[in-house]
Amino acid sequence: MALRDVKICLLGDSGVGKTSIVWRFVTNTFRENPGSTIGASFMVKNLVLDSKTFRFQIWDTAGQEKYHALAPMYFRGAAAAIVVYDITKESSYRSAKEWVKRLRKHGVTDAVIALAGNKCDAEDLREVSAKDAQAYADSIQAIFVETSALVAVNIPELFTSIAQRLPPINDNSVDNDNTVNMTSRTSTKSCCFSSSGSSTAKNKSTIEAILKDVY
Ligand SMILES: Nc1nc2c(ncn2[C@@H]2O[C@H](COP(=O)(O)OP(=O)(O)OP(=O)(O)O)[C@@H](O)[C@H]2O)c(=O)[nH]1
Ligand SMILES: [Mg+2]
Repeated sequence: MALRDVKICLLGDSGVGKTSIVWRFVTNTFRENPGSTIGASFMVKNLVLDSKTFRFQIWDTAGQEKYHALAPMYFRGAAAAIVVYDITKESSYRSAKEWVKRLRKHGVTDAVIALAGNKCDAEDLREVSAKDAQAYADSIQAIFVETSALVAVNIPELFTSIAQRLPPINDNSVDNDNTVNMTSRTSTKSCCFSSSGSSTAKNKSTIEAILKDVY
């Protein structure tokens, strides 16, 4: 099956849920207290879409200010960046916009950008409207999705949307395992507990994650 390596990087304030999103995608689990990321961590996860396997090489960066200077090491050369904010924290949404500017400033202009408003399970505490975020995402030609790592909303859909936006390249043929199969007509679910939408994500047996802390 055709295999494509995709370097992807998650950016955003500390505590918005970057690590939780990655864990939900890779292992389909949620850890109540994953601990703040130090430097960055790396995971790999395959996703099958229309007979193509996308091997996501995921760099989960640390949101704490003291690590910001390291971020370009992880987003440089990335095919995609997921800029995450917390829908219950307006300040994290402002930071997300700063991350987009920083990407541009460092010459990341061709990468697919996805804006992810995480913690959409916490509707009562919402500070950022989906309408505003959607308008902003449209203005920068980014994908927009609200997610919940906690209750598993729109996580595979986020990565599928990115795979669908990647420019075509020549494929190599290899065998694959460690996959999640998605149809090409995947659509995102409305936040937060809706089961509507045409997503047909299927986790294939046990997912083996490759995880190694960089620091
Ligand atoms: N309610 C809710 N809480 C979440 C969600 N995702 C993550 N959290 C919680 O938010 C806190 C921070 O999550 P992390 O995944 O560590 O955040 P991070 O962005 O990786 O933070 P840094 O590593 O410091 O940059 C943890 O207590 C998580 O349990 C979510 O979807 N909903
Ligand atoms: Mg983290």
